[in-house]
Amino acid sequence: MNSVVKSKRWKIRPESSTWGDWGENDQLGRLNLIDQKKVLQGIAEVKVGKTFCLSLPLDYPGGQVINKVRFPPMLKPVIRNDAPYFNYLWNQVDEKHVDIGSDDVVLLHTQYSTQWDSLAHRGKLFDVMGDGSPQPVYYNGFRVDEDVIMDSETHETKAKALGIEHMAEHGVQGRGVLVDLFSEFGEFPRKEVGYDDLMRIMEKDGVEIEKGDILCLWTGLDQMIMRMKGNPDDSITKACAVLDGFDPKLLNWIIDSEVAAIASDNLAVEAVGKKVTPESNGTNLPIHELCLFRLGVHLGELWHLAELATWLKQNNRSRFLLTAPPLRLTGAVGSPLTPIATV
Ligand code: UVW
Repeated sequence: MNSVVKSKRWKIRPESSTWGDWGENDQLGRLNLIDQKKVLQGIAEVKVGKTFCLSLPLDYPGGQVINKVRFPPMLKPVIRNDAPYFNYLWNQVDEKHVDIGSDDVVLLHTQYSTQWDSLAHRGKLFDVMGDGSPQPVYYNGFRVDEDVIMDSETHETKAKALGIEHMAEHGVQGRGVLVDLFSEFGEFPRKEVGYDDLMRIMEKDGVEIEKGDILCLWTGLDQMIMRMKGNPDDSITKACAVLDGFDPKLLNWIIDSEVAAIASDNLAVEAVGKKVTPESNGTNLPIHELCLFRLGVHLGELWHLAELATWLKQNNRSRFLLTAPPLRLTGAVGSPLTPIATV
């Protein structure tokens, strides 16, 4: 346990965390590792100028099969002069007009489909002051209710610290490195991938990951989602590889590899619905705890990696330029995005 006092918000930082490494008010975490050199390394991977859209349609997967509380986007018209402004014929105002106008509003669950989790998405009760009284905190010791707030009456929310806009302001452009788990494990049965499996596949495929790279894990779940055309059945909740967050060697590798961020085409990068164990650090989502809370590694979920992965495999490559900013949506704890890979 590191007990160097570096911050007003904490005296003790969690083990293996990066808190304070980039300043006491840092809100970017390991995105700090994506610097100008890393952008140039990403650009150096552009050889043929082909681009891939790495987003699902934002109304996919469809329904609430994989998450009961997140809904597809709902589009409605804006109201103008007490009426919906949609397919509006302007000749109603002046017969000389030939214009037609439409304008919409969206109710958008920020984490329904292709998304980034911000560092305010998951925190933890942790004894940051070392006084035996655990506090509810997020990355770098930012506080529940002081820094990440919800109005008790209106339920309006705002991450005053760690909001997703910091990620957008960084730009999020660098070198992506794809690991193809689908070719190894297919759709069924679901495989929980630990350190040994990951290292074996990376070695077999000649994949090398360096400090500051964005790791993209392709599991094939995106293909199933696309095949189901917005009407998924329960099988997608049990399909395709997930990382085994209960493998301490895998967690150590995430720490030591210094990846800047991790994205996958599955629901949560790691398995969901597990039980807390004595070894799991008080959480049933150990990769979320390590990445979002301790290291400041943003997690991307439900990305659409299939076409990119297929092309990379055909061309014996694993690296590409990745451009993946979220929406600059002030105070949000997650965001949809349209990541673009260029090869
Ligand atoms: C889960 O749905 C468990 O993951 P996340 O909340 O990160 O989307």
